[in-house]
Amino acid sequence: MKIYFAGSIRAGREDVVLYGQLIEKLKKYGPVLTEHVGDPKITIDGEGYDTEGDKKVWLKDMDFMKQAEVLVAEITIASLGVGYEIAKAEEKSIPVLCLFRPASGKKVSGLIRGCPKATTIEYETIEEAEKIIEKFFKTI
Ligand code: 6IA
Repeated sequence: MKIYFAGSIRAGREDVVLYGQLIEKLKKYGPVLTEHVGDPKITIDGEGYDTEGDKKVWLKDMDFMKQAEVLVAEITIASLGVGYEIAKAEEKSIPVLCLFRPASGKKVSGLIRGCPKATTIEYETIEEAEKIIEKFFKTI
């Protein structure tokens, strides 16, 4: 199963190490099309901030989205791009798992947590996330 992993880029890279760990766990279930999301070399403004570059990002990501068979998102850092990707996956009717850490003190958007085609699950440790991912892939 081709997996689309979504995590914050311009909304902040504080969780990038965790994204990398989640991507490693996900690779057990299939190729992760968006491994770059977990790459610490990709920073908020590392490759500049220009409209032409962003058009290429959109084209590439939408091509990955066409290929994707499942979407897993880490949503603790609220990101416009991740919300957009969740909506695209919902439109495609592929399974969507959203992982959220309540200890962050944040709250998930009602539009995401209430979305009938997306499953939002709370966790704190990578070990917990691993179990949630295992269970999720058994159900799809
Ligand atoms: O709104 P955000 O930037 O936080 O959105 C993050 C989400 O959008 C991720 O799940 C990615 O799949 C996608 N995305 C956003 N920016 C990029 C990007 N480079 N490359 C690939 N996917 C992206 C942006 C350039 C970088 C130097 C800031």
